[in-house]
Amino acid sequence: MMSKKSLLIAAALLVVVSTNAMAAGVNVNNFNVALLSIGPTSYLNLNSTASYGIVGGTITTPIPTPYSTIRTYVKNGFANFAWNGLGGINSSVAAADPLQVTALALVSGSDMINVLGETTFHGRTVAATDSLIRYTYYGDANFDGVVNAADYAKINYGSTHGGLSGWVWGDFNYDGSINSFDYDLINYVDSLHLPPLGPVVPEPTALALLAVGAITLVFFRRRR
Ligand SMILES: [Ca+2]
Ligand SMILES: [Ca+2]
Repeated sequence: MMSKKSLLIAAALLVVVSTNAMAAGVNVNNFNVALLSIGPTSYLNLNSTASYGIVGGTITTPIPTPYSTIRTYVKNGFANFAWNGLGGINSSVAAADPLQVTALALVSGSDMINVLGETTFHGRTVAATDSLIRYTYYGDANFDGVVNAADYAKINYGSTHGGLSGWVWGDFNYDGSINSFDYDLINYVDSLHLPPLGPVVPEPTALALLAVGAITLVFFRRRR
């Protein structure tokens, strides 16, 4: 079992399966994989408040695991607000959150690009077919770690325009609908005036500096 680790294996396969009937899983701070497979009695647990996950990439053979599958995994992990479901992507910190106001948010790569206008996520160029996950508050439709008017704009639009779906349009409880249950969640979090959950999406200048730092880190690691 791993803990507090990063699974930065781009264009790689991550299979999480229990070898017997007992529930078993993997605990990581973040992951970046092309293919993800989680068995029905297993879980992949994102275990910190800075956690994120990336599934996808630009490889075509094999085709990266699709958003629809990752959505099923996140919904399984959500487990009606418990965040410890089997056959899914869990959050032990959301499960332990005393206020029960945090969650794993899932946004498709195409929504990240076309709805949120972001082309990178944690230093990685976003592909339209990606699935992007972060730990944040219920109600944080636009993925920036805070709940405010920008998120209300998304759910207001999503709930009044037919055919829209997903976290980015306000489905915060993964039930496939954007309705009063989701408004209850965003309204409750908004009423608490909670501090931002990092990392907030940085300004372009700051992002460039972060990118330089990341490259330097990789360079030093490779020299050791
Ligand atoms: Ca937000
Ligand atoms: Ca909903």
